[in-house]
Amino acid sequence: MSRRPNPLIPGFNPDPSIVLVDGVYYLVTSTFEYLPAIPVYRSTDLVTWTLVGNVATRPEQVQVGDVPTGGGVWAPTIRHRDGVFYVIVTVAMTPRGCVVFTATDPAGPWSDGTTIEGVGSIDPDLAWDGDGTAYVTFSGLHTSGEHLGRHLGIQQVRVDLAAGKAFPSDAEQPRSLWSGTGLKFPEAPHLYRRGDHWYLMIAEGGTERGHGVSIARGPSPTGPFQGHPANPVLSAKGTDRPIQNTGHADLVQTPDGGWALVMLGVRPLGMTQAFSPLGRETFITDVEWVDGWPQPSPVHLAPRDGVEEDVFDFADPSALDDPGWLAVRTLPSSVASVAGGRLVIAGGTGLDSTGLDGPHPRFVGRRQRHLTATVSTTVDASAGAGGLAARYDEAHHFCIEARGAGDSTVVTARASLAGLAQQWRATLPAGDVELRMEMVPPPVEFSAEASGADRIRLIAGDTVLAQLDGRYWTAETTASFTGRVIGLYAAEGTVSFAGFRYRGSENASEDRDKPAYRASDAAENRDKPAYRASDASETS
Ligand code: 6LW
Repeated sequence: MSRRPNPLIPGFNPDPSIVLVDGVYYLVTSTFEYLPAIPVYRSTDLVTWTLVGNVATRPEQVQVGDVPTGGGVWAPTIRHRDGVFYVIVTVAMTPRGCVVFTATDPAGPWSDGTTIEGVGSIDPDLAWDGDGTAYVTFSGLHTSGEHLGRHLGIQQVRVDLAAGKAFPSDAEQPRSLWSGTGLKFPEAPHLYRRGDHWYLMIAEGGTERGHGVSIARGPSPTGPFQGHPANPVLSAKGTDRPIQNTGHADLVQTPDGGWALVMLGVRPLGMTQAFSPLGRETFITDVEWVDGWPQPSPVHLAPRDGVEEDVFDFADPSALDDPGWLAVRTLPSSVASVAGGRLVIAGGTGLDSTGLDGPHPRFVGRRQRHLTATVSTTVDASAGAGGLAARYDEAHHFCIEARGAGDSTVVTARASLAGLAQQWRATLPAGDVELRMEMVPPPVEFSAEASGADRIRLIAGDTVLAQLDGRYWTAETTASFTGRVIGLYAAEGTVSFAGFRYRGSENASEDRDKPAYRASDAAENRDKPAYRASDASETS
C-alpha cells in the first residue's frame, strides 16, 4: 500500500475535488465566507502540493459580502474538458446560487462565472456523456426559502453550460437518483465513467462522526443505479482511527496507474469527547477495484515530518498577493496594505460590525495547518488597537490585542465563544511588542487536561497572558464549516505589523497507523514552548 502524507492538504480545506490533466493534479476546496475563494492546489505526484491561486479573486464572482456565517462557497467540483477547466460550486445563501467558472490555466484568471438556473441546493457535480451532454448532479438540500432544511436526496439535471440553464424543456425538472442507504444528508455526488459502468459516488451520514462514502453503478449517467452491497464503502464511524468524519470524496487515478480517493476528514484530539482544532482537512486513501467496484482502504494518519515555516517580513510590497492570505467577506487587499516594510491595517469606524465579533473584521489571516504551531507578530499599536487573532467565526475567536497608552502599551488577551468572553491584561513598555500564540496537542493520560483539544498559550513579550483549552475553537464546537484561520487585525485607529511568522510541525509517530501522539511526546512537551531551534535541526 502506498504511503502518501495524510493529511494530504492540512488545515481548513474541506470538500476536496480533484482532476488529473496531462499528468498534473489540481485540487480545490471550500472557503465559505472567506475571500479569495476556492484555493487551487497543484501536484504532479499526489505528495507535494503548491497553492497556485484561487478561483474567486474578484468579490463579484461569489458575492459573499453579506453572506451569513455558514453560508458562502460550499463544495466545489473541478473538471476538465477540451482544454478548459471547470469549477462548479454552490454559493449558498447568496443570489449567485450554482455557478460555473472556467479557466484555461487553473492558477487563474477564472471567468466571472455563470449561474445555472434550475439547480438549487448544494454540492453540484459536472460530468459529460459520450455525446457531450453536460449533467449536473447535486444534493437536494434546501438552504433557504420556505422549504429550508428539506432534503430531496440526490438529484440531476442536464444543463446548457453556455446558456446557464437546465435544459429548456418542461420535462427537464431535476430527477431523483439513487441516494444511498438511507443515512441522513445524501450529498457530495460525483459521477464517473469506467468501462461499461457509470458510477455515482456520494457521501451520507452527515459531515460529522457518521460520515461515509457510498457508491452505486448503472449503465448510463442517469442510471438506473444499483448500490454496492456493502455500503458505505468507507467510513470511520465508531472506530478509534485518528482520522474521523471521512467522507465527501472524489476519485482519481494515481501516477502509478492505481486509484485513490481524496476526501475530507478531521483529526480529533482528546478522549471520548474529542475535538478537531483545524477543522475539516483533505486526506487521501488508496482504492482497489474488486468485482468492478471501487474499494477504498481505511484512511491512515501520516503527517509530514519536519517543521514548516511561513515568514513574511513585509519588506516585499507584494507580500499580500501570496494566495494563502484570507479575509472575511472581502479581499485581504481591502483590509490591509504593505508599505515601508510593515503591514498596515486601519480599524473600522463602526465597531459593532468591524471588530472580531462583527461580520466584517479588519483581519487578514492564514490557515493553521499543524496541531503544533506557533504564530507570532511584532506590532506597533501606538496609534490604535490591534494584534494577533485566531478565528473560526464571529462568535468563536481568541486574540492578543495591543493598545497604545502614552508611555506604555496595554496588552489584552481575549477568548470569545458563543457570546461569552474573558480577558487578561498586562502593561508593557511603549513601542513594538511581540505577540505570540502557541498551540500544542494535549497530554495523553487520564486527566481533565487530556480530555480537551490543544493547549493554547497567548503571550506578549515574555508575559504569558492566558492558557486556553482549544476545544472551544474546533470543528465540533463552533457549528461553523470553516477551520482555524490565524492572522493580524486592527480594532481601532491604525496598527502596523513588522512581520508575521508561522511555524508548524506534527509529532509524527514512527508507526503511521497509530495516533500521532504518545504519552512520551506529551510528557516531553508539557512544560516547554512548542519549538526550540534544536527541534528544527532534528526534524528538517
Ligand atoms: C457540504 C457537504 C458537506 O456542502 O458539508 O461534508 C457541506 N460535506 O457536502 C459544507 O462543507
